[in-house]
Order: sequence, then structure tokens, then C-alpha cells
Amino acid sequence: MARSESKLDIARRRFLQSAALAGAATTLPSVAKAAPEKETVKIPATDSTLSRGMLPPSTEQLAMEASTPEELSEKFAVGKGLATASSYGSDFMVDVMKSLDLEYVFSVPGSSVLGLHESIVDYGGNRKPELISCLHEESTAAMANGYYKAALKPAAIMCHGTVGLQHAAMNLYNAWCDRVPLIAIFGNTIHAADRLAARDWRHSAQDPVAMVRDFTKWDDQPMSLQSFAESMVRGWKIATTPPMEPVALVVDSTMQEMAVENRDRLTIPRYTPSEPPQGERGAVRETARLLVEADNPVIIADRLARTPDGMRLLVELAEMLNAPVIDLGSRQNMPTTHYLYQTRQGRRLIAEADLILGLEVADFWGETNQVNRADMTFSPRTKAGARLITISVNDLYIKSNYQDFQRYAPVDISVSGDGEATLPTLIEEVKDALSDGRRRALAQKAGRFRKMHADSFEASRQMAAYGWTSSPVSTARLCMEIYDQIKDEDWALVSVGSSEIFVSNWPHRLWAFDEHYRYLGVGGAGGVGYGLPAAVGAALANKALGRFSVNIQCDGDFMFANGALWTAAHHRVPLLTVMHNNRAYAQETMLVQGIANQRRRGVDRAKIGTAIQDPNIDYAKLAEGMGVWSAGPIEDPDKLASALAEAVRVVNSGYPALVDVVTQMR
Ligand SMILES: Cc1ncc(C[n+]2csc(CCOP(=O)(O)OP(=O)(O)O)c2C)c(N)n1
Ligand SMILES: [Mg+2]
Repeated sequence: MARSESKLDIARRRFLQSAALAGAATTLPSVAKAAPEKETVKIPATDSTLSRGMLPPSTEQLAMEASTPEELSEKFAVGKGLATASSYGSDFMVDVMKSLDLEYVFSVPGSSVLGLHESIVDYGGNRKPELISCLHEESTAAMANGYYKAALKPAAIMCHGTVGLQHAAMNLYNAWCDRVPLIAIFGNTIHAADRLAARDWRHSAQDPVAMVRDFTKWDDQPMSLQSFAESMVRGWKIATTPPMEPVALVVDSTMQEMAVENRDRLTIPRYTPSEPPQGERGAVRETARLLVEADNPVIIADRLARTPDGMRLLVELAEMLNAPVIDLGSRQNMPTTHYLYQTRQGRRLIAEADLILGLEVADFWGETNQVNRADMTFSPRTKAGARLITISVNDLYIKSNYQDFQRYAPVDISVSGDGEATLPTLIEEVKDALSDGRRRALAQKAGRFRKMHADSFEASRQMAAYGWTSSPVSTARLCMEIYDQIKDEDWALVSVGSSEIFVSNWPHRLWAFDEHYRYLGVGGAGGVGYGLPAAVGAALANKALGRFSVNIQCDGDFMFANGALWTAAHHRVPLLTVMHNNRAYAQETMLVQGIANQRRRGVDRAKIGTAIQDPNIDYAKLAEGMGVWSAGPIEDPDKLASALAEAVRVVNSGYPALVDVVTQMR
């Protein structure tokens, strides 16, 4: 006892000396220095906020420094791999990650992933992969989701397999419904004999992934390092084969921490991506024939364009047929600037169509039927005899419990295959089926769609003018003021939360989404708590790609996972977040109003339980407290432009910024 106390004293003295040194050398950059210094700008107060490596060690750290490995083992139960060895299990795991060119691991630390954590930062040098510090496991999954959709490369998340996984679950489900691949690594202490402390028991499970198995494509709990290598490479391959989905690996803490004697005997299998499945040629040929024959074919695209190629191919197909495209917007499938982008005319076009082709549409039934909520009835939106054809991976892979497979849609031809991968064959078949005469006839249709496209844009422009000077700010004004500031950047709208309808779809009505990367869709399951962390993950990817990331952020969604802002500050992620602060769970306010109205009880009390007021939340202050440049709350729409312009400058200097705008409900 006496011996360890004196060691503690020595350690404390050492810390005091180093702290004094650190204090003298506060030269690390800070947001405060990067932000333009204007009167309206709120600048985060602390230099130390972003200074790394200067925090005083905890009592536990001091004790660790002072103790022998044996004492540590006993006291903190972290000693399994303390013996000096040339290589540890988790070092090999990092080698496997490097072989896959994994860029980022979004993580929350925990003793069950201790070995891996240390190997990533020390053995791997915190480069490929780099740990991204997160303040909630739910954020890790959303960040990996947003990252994938911008980078088109999977990332990993890492946390405790029990308490961490429980937190991560909702955003894993969002990724699942969004068909986004990610590798979830969960720590576990599998062998009871290795659980040295009470917390090891609480943080262990027989089958940690059980609770998310219904929304992960594959999982494994490898029992040897060689198995880990194979499972990691296999998991990567499975996750990235359409339909893309998250996979989970449970990684034993003892295996991470154990010394490895014969590293040379372990091998890392070569990764070969699977070619995505294509639709059967005969069915694709028949689809092409019917498309060419149809007088009014309509294309509906949902999660079609996995890559920019998907957009290019869809444009080619639509132009050959002069077929209007209804882009449901889970990805940017069709440029909004193209005359065949006819999303807002969807209802009308579907009603007059004689053929509807659904490309990777999750809810084809919902698109082709009208539901009447009041009397729980439905009727087709299509005219009698219209042919219905789908191309998707929906039937290739399905699970039973969670119901995101949607209502069963009866169709005439159902092609099972990846939409994007099937498009080249479909285009080829359409070319073959088109006679010169038919080609000329179809060309005549362009004029009508050009006019509809221009009229629709103009109608939206006129409509956006309503309430232009209102306070709280209208969602049209909010969106157009943002666009005015970013339109000359190489911009990407990385998130609008759960649904773009929350801002009445103004971006897709009036912004020019002319590239695949300009839009990443919304949270796949509509689970609140996706928007901000997904935006941070996407902006991290866009940083390397030189794109300007903008996030329209609902207030309710923000409060679920606002720590993601700190991650953006800490990792210098340039991201413009503009609050759509309607001080409510507004969708829910409207829904409660709807049912109260139906029951003829008045709508006045619908804000109870749905308003986020009294007190109002100061988002600019919250952001400032996390080291993020901020402005607001802004209620006067005329003050928006200057605040946004400054925020854009901050983001262009490499930092996140937040502008809080008090808005109307929708
Ligand atoms: C995790 C989760 N909890 C609850 C809901 C139900 N829900 C749908 S929209 C919504 C309100 C979201 O509020 P906010 O993000 O501020 O957007 P607004 O409705 O105000 O536009 C809620 C609570 C959900 N979709 N996900
Ligand atoms: Mg809200």
C-alpha cells in the first residue's frame, strides 16, 4: 500500500510539471482564430476546447501510471495483454482493416474494445483507420451512414456490444432501411473466466447482436484471429453487395488483448467485390419492348442511383423514351434541372400512364395506390390496364420481423436484380427495339415535358414568395436564402433529417441538383436523431472531396444527438448547419391536430407534448459551447443573408458553423 501511494505522488508531480509546460505552449489552432471576427459572430470562448492532449489525467490514469501490471490487473481488470509482446491480437485486426483501406472508425470507447482502440491509435498510427470521437453510439451509426452516402465507401463503428449497441440500434435501423453498408464492431468478453470485474459481466452477452439481428445483413463472433480476418473481409463483401446493408462483428476483448507469437502464420484473405446481380436478360428485353410500345410510360426511381453512373444511365434511358421520371429522392437519381425530372407532376403522370416502371422503389404499392386514411380504404392511382414493371433487389433478400419491405405490390413483370447494374442492358434492349419511326414519334414528346418542367419551376417560385417577409421565417425563405449563399460552391445538401417534406421540399423544387452527390436522401427509417450525425459523417467525406456540405437541421432531431456538433468541431469537419427551428416536433403537432380535428375536439391543445418551448432552446449557445461558430436565433428574415454569408466563410476556412433560424412549422 505504502509503495503504491508513493508512486502516485511521483506521478502527480510529473503531471503538474507537464501541465505547466502545456500551459505555456497553447499554440494549437482554435475555432475562435479561424472564424471571421465580426460583431454578429459568436465565437467559442475557449482555446482549450480544441486543444488536444492537455487534459489532466484522471485518478485512474495516475493510478495506472504508478502501479505494476499485476496490481493493475487486479484493480482495473485491464491486464490481459499487458505483457510486453511484439504483436497483439488487435494489431492484427488493424492490419485487416488496413487491407480493406478502411478510412474511419466512428467510436465511443469502452473496455470491451480497449485492445482495438489502442492498436488503432498506436500500432496503426491512427491513419486508415482513424478514430472519430463520438459522444453517443447512436451518432456513430448515423455518421457511418452519412459517410457512406457521400464517400461511397463503407466506414466502421466501434463500441461496447451491450450498452453501446443498445444506443446504436436506432441508427443501425435507419442505415438498414436506407440500404447502406457499414461494419459495426462490438466488443464483448466472451469467456466467463476472462471477466475480471463486475462491469465486465454487465458489458458481456452471450449473443450481443441478437437485438439488432433483424436489421443487420450478417453477423459473426469470430473465435480466432484467423476467423476475424475472414469475417471482416467477408462482412465487407456482404455489406457492399446489393442490397447493401450493415453487418456486425462481435470481437472478443481477450482476443484483442492477447499477445500474438506467430503473426506470420496469420493471413488476410484478398477482398474481391461481388459484381451486383443483374436482371434476367429475357425479362429485361420484354420490359424494353413494352417501354418502347407504351404511349405514356412513367419511370419511378427511389434507391436507384447508387453511384453517379446510376444518374447518367437513368438520364440516357429517360431521354431515349422521352419518359418522365418521378424521383422519390432516397438518392439523387435524376438531375432536377432535366426536363424529364417531373417529380411534382407525379400524381397526374401516374394517373395517365399506360406503363409504370419502378426502379429500386421501396414502396411501389404506395406509389401506385391512393390511401384514404379517414375510412381506411384505398384505390389505384393508375388507370385500368396500365402495365406495372419493377426492377429491384427487394425480393433477393428480405427479413421477417421489421416490416420495411412494405405492402405487397402485384405487378406484370418483376425483375430481380440491382437497378443500376441492370440499366445498361435495359438501355441496350431499348435501343434494339426502337425503330427509326418510333424514335421520331417519341422525340415529339419532349416539348410537352419541357413546358411542364418550366411551369412547375415557375409555380414553385411564385409559391415561395408567399410569406417571404414573415417572422418566424417561412421554410421557402429559409431554403432560398441558404441556396443563395451556397449556389456558387460545389455544394451538397447532406441532410434534411427524416424527410424533406419538413421543409415542404423547397430544395428539390427550386435548387439545381445537377449531380449525384448534391443530395444524399434522408434517414431510411425516418428515425429522429439521424440528421445531424449523418450530416457530420457526410461532411467528413466531402471534406476530402472538396465539396461544401450543408445541413438543414430540424430542432427536434438536433436534440437527440447534438453531441455530433462537438465531433465536427473536434475533427475540424467543415459543415454548415442551418436550424429549421420551429420550436416543435411539428409533424407530430400537425398529426395530433389532425386526429383532434377528426374527433371534433379543436386543435388548440395539440401543442401539449409536441412543442419545444418554455424555455426555448438556444441552439447558437449550444453550438458555441461545443466549439462551433454560431449565429442566431434569427427571427427577422432580412438578417439571414449576412449571417449565412459569414457562416459560409467559416465553413470555407475548414470549420463547422451553425445558424439558428426560427421558422414556421413547415
Ligand atoms: C426515434 C423517433 N422517435 C419519434 C418519432 C416520431 N416523429 C416523427 S417526426 C417527429 C418530430 C420531429 O421534430 P423535428 O425534428 O423538430 O422536425 P419537425 O417535425 O419540427 O419538422 C417525431 C417525434 C420518430 N420518427 N423517430
Ligand atoms: Mg421542429
